[in-house]
Amino acid sequence: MLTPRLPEDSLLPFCGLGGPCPEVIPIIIPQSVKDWSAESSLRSRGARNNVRRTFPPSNLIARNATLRHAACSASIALALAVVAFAGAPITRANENRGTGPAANPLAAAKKVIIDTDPGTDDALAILLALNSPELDVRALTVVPGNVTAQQGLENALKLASLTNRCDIPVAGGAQHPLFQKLITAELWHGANGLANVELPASKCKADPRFGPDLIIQMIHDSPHEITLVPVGPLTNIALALLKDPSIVPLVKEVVIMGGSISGGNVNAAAEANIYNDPEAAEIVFHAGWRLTMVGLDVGDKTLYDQAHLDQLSKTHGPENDFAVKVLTFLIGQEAKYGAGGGSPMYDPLAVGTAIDPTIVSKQAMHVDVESRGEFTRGETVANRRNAVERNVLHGDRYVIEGLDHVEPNVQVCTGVNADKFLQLLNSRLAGK
Ligand SMILES: [Ca+2]
Repeated sequence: MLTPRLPEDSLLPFCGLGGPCPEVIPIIIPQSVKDWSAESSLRSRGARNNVRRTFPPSNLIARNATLRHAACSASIALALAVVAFAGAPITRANENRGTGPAANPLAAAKKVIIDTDPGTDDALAILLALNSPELDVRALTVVPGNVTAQQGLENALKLASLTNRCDIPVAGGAQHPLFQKLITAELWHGANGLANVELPASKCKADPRFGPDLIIQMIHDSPHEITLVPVGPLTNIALALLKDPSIVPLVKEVVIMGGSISGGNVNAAAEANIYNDPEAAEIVFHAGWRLTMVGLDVGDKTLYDQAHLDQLSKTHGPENDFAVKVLTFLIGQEAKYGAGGGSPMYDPLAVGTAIDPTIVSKQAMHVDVESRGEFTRGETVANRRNAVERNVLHGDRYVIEGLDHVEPNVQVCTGVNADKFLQLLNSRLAGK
């Protein structure tokens, strides 16, 4: 039965775990969580924006900070209140890993948890990860995005089964984005999310734990060793952060597929994973951990084309043949709806970056997530100069009196060796 744990009740218009989703961001803060909200937001998000106030802040900055702080507090308070209602108790139960790579010599392999909304390119990313000795995949947690939460969990289980990796926990998580309706992407991924390819029924069973709880537990069980690789909307990761902010310094790194500093793919401004849950992204981007953003800036350069497909079609195996079908579908959809020239390997590139960081080049930037703009909701707004002008009110006008430094919070991938990555992808899929 593919039924992730759901809340029994929700008194708030928060819908990340089920229930009807509002059209707009709610701003009502229940009195019972107001005090906590103020304290927690100051504690856990005090570094947010990190404007060095070596000078008295201007009236403008102070006013904006107050408004944004109130908005963020509202979001976090609502989310945490419902998590408190709904979240499963965090236990330190033994991991349900059975046998598998834990028993093989992967001591040096990077421990990763892939949070995924599978999804065609998610499927390829998972196959890449599971066929790469550099990685030790500890869990797949499923988030709604490309497909519904239930379809995503079913797909993830089928992929675990296809690769004979029922030892890997596969857990469901959130049911919706934190504060908006889910937007699914069957147009790009097929009716079942897997290019309409029907995989056999899964031999694997869903892990009963709630995905964010599983993430929290595994981070505590392997402090400073887990790399999170979210390749869907950031709902589950945000829920984990809200429930247990102490995981932040215990995570080795977060490598996300999402965002863009050069225009969007769902509209002019926003990339799909961020657009599907901007509030969650804002929480994740400002958590204070080491975060690498593998966005459209590099993903759009990794075009899997007919020549790559011809190469992969020469070899065979269950995974190889499934990948060929998926990639055939993706190349076709891209020719039909996209710019042509091949299909961008967004999610696989995030996994590729975890495998071999030299595939990409990065630049440290301060990145905020726009959550209110009429045309820009979901945009990742990068400050390339890591500074903002300080405007001070003088009579009826503001005067720029200097610059305030803003700390980089994201390593933004700005360059990629696409050929190297695409050959890595093909080589890992071949013959499997
Ligand atoms: Ca995805």
